Amino acid sequence: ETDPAWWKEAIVYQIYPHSFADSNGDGVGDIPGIISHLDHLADLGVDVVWLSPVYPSPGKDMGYDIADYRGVNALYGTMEDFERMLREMHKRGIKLMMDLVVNHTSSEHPWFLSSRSSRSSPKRDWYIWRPPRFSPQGARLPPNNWMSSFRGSSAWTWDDATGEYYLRVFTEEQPDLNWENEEVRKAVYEDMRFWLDKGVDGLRMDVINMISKPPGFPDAVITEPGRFLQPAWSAFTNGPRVHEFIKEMHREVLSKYDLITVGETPFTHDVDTLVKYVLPEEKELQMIFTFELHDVDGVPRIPLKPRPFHLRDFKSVIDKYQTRVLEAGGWNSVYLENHDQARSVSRFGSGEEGGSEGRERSAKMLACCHCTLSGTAYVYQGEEIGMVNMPREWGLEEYKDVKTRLYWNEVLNPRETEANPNPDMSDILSDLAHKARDHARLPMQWDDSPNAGFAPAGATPWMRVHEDYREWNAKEQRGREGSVFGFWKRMIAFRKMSPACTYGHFHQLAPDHPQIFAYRKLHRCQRLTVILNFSSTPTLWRLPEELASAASTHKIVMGNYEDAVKIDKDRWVEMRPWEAVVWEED
Ligand code: TEU
Repeated sequence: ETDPAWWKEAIVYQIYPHSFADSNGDGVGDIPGIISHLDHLADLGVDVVWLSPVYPSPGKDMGYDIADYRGVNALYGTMEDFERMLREMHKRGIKLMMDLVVNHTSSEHPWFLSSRSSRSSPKRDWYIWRPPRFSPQGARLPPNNWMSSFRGSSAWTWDDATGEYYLRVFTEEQPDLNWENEEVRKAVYEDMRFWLDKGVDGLRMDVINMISKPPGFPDAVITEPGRFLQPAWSAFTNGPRVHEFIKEMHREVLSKYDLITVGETPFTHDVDTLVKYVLPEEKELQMIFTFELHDVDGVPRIPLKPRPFHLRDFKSVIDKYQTRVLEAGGWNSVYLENHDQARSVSRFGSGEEGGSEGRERSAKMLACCHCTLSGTAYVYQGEEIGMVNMPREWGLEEYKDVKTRLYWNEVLNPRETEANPNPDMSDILSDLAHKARDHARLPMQWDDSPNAGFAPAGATPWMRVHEDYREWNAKEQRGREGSVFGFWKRMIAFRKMSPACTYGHFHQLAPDHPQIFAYRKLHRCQRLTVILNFSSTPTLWRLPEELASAASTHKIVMGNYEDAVKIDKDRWVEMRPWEAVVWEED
């Protein structure tokens, strides 16, 4: 049994600053905007805020390209604003977790400016520089066949001035730091202490499983025959020294503070591989984010390509983390959304098709699922009010994300010919409508005033506001107990009172059922049974024999319908559309 800890029981709320609240009317969210909405978070029951990057950045990847690890982006405010925000959070008992993005910097970071200035720069070796290869015909080729993780180009960029390639696994403007160099590691640790000494309470570590690259930079295995560039996730994740580096970081920095830490680790789905990051005795991280759930409705190697959602896949991913990771002694992060993923109601719930009723019901059903799983729970801004993807009809011009643009161009370029200068791209637009990262980045819907209360009237929000804001907004929902927000609030309160939610042993009841997700959560003397209908159709589901006496011994403790679920004498439970119920055994 796992030891209790504050960071295990915490409800973490992710703020994506660009889209949260704009106080000064420039169309971009900012720190004073965050401060003005802290009561909303306190009301919801949030314990920790994970703040996506607020550092100075040219914004090529929305702040995940950092030009100064110790500053605050002027778009968001000043260091004084930041410190005030931290005080205001602490006053409300909310801790702050910052985003640590140190696999790469911005190409505008002074370290990189120096590194690229000449081969003899003292910072040359702070990044990863390699000479070109040449084809038999004498054409210059990058050092290996790695494709950028955003696809559409090599992971290497040629630098004419110094005659070498540098590695940049994401965009050209995000050169990878060379973690083999001890000076780099020391500099990163210094920058981490800068924030932790200010009183920051935790760190979310961007693609932390990519900081160690394989020596010799071998070619990636060919998975897309007929072309030079190959997807290379497995080549640049979980490298040979990654655990050594994270242990060092723990020894030098993390161990000196009482923190919450979570590592982002794409392409790390194998239990033995992933638990190494999170076993307490390894002294590395408390938990990680993997993207297995992201891929249940996507094609892993082509991240913006959707595939149909099947509940069975969803259940088996959840089952694996709920059972095997915990049995192995690890700890989970539980999340359904973040700033890189489409909205959960659109992916797993009714979406817009279900009308207001289906949307509200399914958002609550997902909240019930979310809040009854073991691990630390992460809620993404807007999830608590059931925000959905942007409408299908919106065109490419509403998508701003660099990853979206690169994917689009990768498909467009070969289609665009002299004979066909305007190829049909509707299939790709439909991919985007399902899977683009942009959906999560629409402005937060605070109220029914112009710009949804995200920005003052007259301002032009940096992304288009969803038209449904008059009906779907935080203000309306806070005033109505039966709202999605009201349900989230109750669900969070229930989770906090019910250790079986956070710590319980998970036991699935009907793994093969195509519509019902049912499980028990057992912790000491608390026994919960959770039944969720992941469909818009009424579904009869028969309780297993072991729960034969349930109808008489269980009481309904949570549910998303006013009246109790029906169960007959033969143990058939009549689950209404998107129904969620939690029973507790007396
Ligand atoms: O994301 C890592 C990453 O690879 C994601 O883009 C992943 O592919 C995505 O979840 C699936 O669509 C992190 C940040 O969260 C992301 O915003 C950054 O763009 C990226 O690192 C580079 O810093």
